[in-house]
Amino acid sequence: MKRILVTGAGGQIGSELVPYLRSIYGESNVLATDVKAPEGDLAQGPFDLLDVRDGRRASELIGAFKADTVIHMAGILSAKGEENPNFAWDINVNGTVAMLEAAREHRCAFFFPSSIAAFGPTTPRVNTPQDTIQRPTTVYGIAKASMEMLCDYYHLKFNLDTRGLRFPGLISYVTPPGGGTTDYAVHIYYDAITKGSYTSFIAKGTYMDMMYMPDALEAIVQLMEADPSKLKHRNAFNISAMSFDPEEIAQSIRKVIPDFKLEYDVDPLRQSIAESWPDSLDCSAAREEWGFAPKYDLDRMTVHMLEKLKERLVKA
Ligand code: VAH
Repeated sequence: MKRILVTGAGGQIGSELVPYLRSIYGESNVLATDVKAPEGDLAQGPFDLLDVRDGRRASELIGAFKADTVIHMAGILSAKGEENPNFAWDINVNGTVAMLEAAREHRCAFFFPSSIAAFGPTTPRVNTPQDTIQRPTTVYGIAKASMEMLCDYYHLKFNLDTRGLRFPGLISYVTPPGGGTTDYAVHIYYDAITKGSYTSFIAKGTYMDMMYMPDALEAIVQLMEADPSKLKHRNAFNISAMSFDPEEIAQSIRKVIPDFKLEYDVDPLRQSIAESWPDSLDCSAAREEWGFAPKYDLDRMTVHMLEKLKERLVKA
């Protein structure tokens, strides 16, 4: 990768990915795009407005910036998608098709963020294989599974260098997520600092794959820089760093905040989505084909998250 266009730059991943990429490739070599004007760090470097459904505009921006890589992060998350399936399909599918076409026109490498949501209730739940049945039951997951196949098609048919990751729930302290099912694992840290307690919308005993954001950012660059001759898979690799339920993340928080209290007020929609996803992924393909090796486990993430949030949320 030398010159990178990022879509959805203001989102939960994009807002940390852009500064991370700029620290590696140089600020002027990373063009951030989103549907609304940038805030904070994003405003420091190159930025342009882009609705990912506008393929002509995307092609213009790629050409003018001389991008050799498109990292396509724009999308509507799972729970929000169920509230407005047609809009979620429009952004997550038509937006990805438009960006893929623009990347093909300019022979750019293309990164697609898939998700554990690309699996469904008939997928083996524990140690979910890299290659297995995918019958997702959310519009978000159906879009992710479809776009995984379309990205593979663009590689097979047009020899486009498409690569993707099936992200687990991602946890970060920079930009709160919006509309995801795994968001409880972010909000719990904010409430642990501000309230000393949290009411979970996901039930006790509901396991989902998770990962700390620094490991996700490193995985994107590692995959995109990997030797293509070593890739037996492309779209998209299972990756995960940990699998836990609300009780286990609460226990980890109590190692730092002993009196932390966890209660439950289960949201039927997000609980049903969580129950349709695997409990834990088999990440051996990612390890063998491009050296995936996350650095954060639950307790290390908890200590870092609480430290960073305390700095930001607790007035001195
Ligand atoms: C969501 N955070 O909850 C996203 C992600 C695996 C979950 O795709 O929708």
